[in-house]
Amino acid sequence: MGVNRWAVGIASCLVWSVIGVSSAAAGESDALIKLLIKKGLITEQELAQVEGELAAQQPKATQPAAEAPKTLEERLAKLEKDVGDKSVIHVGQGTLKLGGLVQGWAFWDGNDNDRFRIRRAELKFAGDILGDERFKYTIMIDPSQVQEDNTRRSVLQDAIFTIDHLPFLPHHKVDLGQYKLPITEEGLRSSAKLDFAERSLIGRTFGDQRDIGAMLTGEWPYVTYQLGVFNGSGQNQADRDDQKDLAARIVVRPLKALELIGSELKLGQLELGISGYHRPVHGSTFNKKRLGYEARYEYQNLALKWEYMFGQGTASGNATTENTNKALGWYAQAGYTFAPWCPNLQGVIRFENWDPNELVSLDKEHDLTVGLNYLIAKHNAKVQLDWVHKDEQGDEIGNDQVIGAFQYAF
Ligand SMILES: [Ca+2]
Ligand SMILES: [Ca+2]
Ligand SMILES: [Ca+2]
Repeated sequence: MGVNRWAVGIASCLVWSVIGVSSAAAGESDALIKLLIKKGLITEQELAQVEGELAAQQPKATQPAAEAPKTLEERLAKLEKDVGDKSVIHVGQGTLKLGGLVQGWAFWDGNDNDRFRIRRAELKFAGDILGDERFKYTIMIDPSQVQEDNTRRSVLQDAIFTIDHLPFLPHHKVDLGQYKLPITEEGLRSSAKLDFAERSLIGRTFGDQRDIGAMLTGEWPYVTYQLGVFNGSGQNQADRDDQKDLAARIVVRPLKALELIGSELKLGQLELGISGYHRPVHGSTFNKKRLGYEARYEYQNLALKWEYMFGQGTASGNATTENTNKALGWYAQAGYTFAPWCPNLQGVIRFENWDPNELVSLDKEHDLTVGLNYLIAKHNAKVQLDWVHKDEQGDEIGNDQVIGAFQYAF
């Protein structure tokens, strides 16, 4: 019985650990619980006992009870949702879930002042509107970004109304407001879950950009697409014209499709995607284009990623001549988790190629970044150490960097 009690304890910990942790981590917990059941370390009765104890601690539901989950998958999904709900604060109207991210850097720069930086100090408020989970809101602010870049007009990052579970369009949602453009994998990836302290050159030049607009997202296990229409003037800016711009991304997961047809092959996870941005010529407004490709593969301890993007027309909306410069770049990276001997430690390496202007010679840059990540509590608490070697195509500048970063997310 000693073993079973221990296993039930582990199962409870796994269930509780879902709080505040990414869905990927939640998926791992599910898999571990299933493994415990499969290995006979915990029975379904004991799972029921943990569920019962949790249910006793849940506030009484104010809405009519939904149909009780039947299959193991449904029960685990409900358990995960109930645990997630425990971090929700019930406010006057609807719900509020508070989240945050703090990143601090010690930054050695070969060509600039060495310094300490508050890289991010994000506070996120999100929840259901009037307690109806079809309607959601998100507000995210970051006061440190204004300190870093005084051209920003406001601490506001995200301000989103989401209509989820669209009628007549299953698997779809609509986001209205200000949020990230659906461009590049790395740009869209949460700043808490980056493999390096800083995004790649294309990831931060073309990706990680916010604008105000409306976007439709469709999501299935094997494909996700986003299609949005945006002002085109950028974060915290009023639109300068009538013109609206389009941004889109589609990602397919071919190995998921194999799973769906019943294949037992364990081939890892593969994602292939395309993203782009289009502002057509209109009146006195000039072209703006982005087009990029991405590939990501994870198998056991190994993670590989590659992205390419080109962009044309980076001039402001009130430019009087068309900017025909083409900037383009790509990066390739590999990460390895040193499990089983040190599962919290990852080694990462990234090579980048960046040409800010195709029409200008000798202005390319090739960067090599080598890093170590120590995940104290996955991405919720981690330490990162990166060395960035910046190699200029023209005259070499001694501008290598060493970044020591710590982050806490809740
Ligand atoms: Ca516009
Ligand atoms: Ca060039
Ligand atoms: Ca250099």
